[in-house]
Amino acid sequence: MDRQSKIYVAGHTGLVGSAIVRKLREEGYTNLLIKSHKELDLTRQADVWEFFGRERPDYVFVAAAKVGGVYINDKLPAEFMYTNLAITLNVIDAAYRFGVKKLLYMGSSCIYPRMAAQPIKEECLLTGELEKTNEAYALAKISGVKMCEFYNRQYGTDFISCMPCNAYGPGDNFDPEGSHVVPALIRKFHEAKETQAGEAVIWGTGTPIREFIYIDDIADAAVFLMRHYSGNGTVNVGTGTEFSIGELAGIIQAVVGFEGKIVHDLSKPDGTPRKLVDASKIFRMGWRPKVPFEEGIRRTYRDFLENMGQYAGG
Ligand code: GFB
Repeated sequence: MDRQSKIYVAGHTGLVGSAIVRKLREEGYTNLLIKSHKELDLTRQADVWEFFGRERPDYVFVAAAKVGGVYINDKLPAEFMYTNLAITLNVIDAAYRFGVKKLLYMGSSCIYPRMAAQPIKEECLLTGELEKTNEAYALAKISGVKMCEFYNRQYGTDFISCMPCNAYGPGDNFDPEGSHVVPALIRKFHEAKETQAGEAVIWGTGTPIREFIYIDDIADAAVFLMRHYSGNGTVNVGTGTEFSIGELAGIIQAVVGFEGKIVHDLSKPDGTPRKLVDASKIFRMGWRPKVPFEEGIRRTYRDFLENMGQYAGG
């Protein structure tokens, strides 16, 4: 990938896609192709073919996806399956048909079995049952990983995939029902502080364990892999640091300055008990995450405060 390459970032308005665009621009890549959802619906095969045929990108980052937290994944499995599978099928196949030199497919650590041995190695894929709350999303993402492998095998393409742990950062979705835990707790604690509510509700038992990565670190890893990695095995992207949801709540409380009580809503799902990826494969290639967790949380809270009107719906 050189500075003149034509690079298509699918999903450039999303958390991961926007960070990839930022990273590429910082690094001097100027020939970037981006299309809003309105201009190009990636679930429509004919439109995707027309776009790839006309633009003929050299490199493609597939960061387009329908994503959400544990509750919305569980509530809308048909939508999560259909949208993510359609995007996956259309973009990967078009990349092959229209001669893309290299493609990176963005997955998620929820593709691994629910009870995978920790830290989770890439080889664990498809060795056990999936977590039920995100089975639909995981199946679509597993299909993407496998499509990359199968297209490489049958057609000799250079398609790779990576599996980041839970992402967070500025520009995240702060919607109370659909968001992931980090933006959800930032918003809940901030609102409880502002209204002097005295308590804030978090979902589940607080015992599940998660590993979080700042969005610019995922973008950095994606660009790094596009430059330095080719191969069939997927690549985990993580930090090696994990927290229980209870510990996470304590960290976010301190950053936001909410001193009230935490109440648990046990009608909401816990999801996977633990999800720590083994990132030694990418570490061995020389890549490391850069943003310490509390710093990332502070940046995300600052972004929430600056753009609160928009996130809170006005
Ligand atoms: O972030 P989250 O939705 O993602 O939830 P998952 C992580 C944990 O935080 C769960 C708890 O145990 C939740 O019960 N939690 C506590 C909360 N309070 C809240 C809250 O207010 N909102 C949310 N959302 N959680 C999703 C998957 O799983 O994350 C996807 O469903 C995807 O497929 C993604 O992989 C990264 O890690 O549980």
